[in-house]
Amino acid sequence: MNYNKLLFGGPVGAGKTTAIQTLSHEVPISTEAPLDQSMGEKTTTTVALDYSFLRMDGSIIHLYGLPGQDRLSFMRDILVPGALGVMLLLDGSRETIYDDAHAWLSSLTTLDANLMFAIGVTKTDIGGQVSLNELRKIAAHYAKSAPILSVDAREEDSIKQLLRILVAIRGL
Ligand SMILES: Nc1nc2c(ncn2[C@@H]2O[C@H](COP(=O)(O)OP(=O)(O)O)[C@@H](O)[C@H]2O)c(=O)[nH]1
Ligand SMILES: [Mg+2]
Repeated sequence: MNYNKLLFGGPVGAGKTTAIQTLSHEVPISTEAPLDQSMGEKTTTTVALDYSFLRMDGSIIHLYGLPGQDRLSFMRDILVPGALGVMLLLDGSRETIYDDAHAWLSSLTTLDANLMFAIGVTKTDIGGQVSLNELRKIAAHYAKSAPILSVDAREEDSIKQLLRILVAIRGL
């Protein structure tokens, strides 16, 4: 049986840990530590990885959340090989969203040029004017196909839709 490993990437606060909790069938393993400076309601950050799994279409999909901080980027080297693809979550309420997109796509495609992406823009409900078209242009620069949706990491249907798109393109 294939080992279906799916990664969640994106900056601190984009919703990676939340998305994995939302999708999980079991209580996820997480490695949270206090943030030096709290970001609104968010007071902790992932320092090694998140892990959980879900069953979809008779297969198990293992979910791994990458830490958002640059100083922990070595976890990407460890987790990218053999991954099905990456759910790249970008915080739509941050003005740095386009820089975040460049940074993450560049870093991950340097590790695996053929990596598949599904991009979820979170927090569009709390402000920010995100141009999905601009993001599409950035994504096209790095990846052959990277569908982009506006999602809410707290909502199972929303995050599952993004997951299904990636699985439909990539297969299990
Ligand atoms: N308003 C709003 N909050 C969201 C959305 N998605 C995630 N969140 C919240 O944003 C925070 C994200 O934190 P976390 O999942 O730890 O982010 P991580 O650093 O990427 O792992 C949590 O408090 C979520 O409840 C969204 O679409 N809208
Ligand atoms: Mg996290």
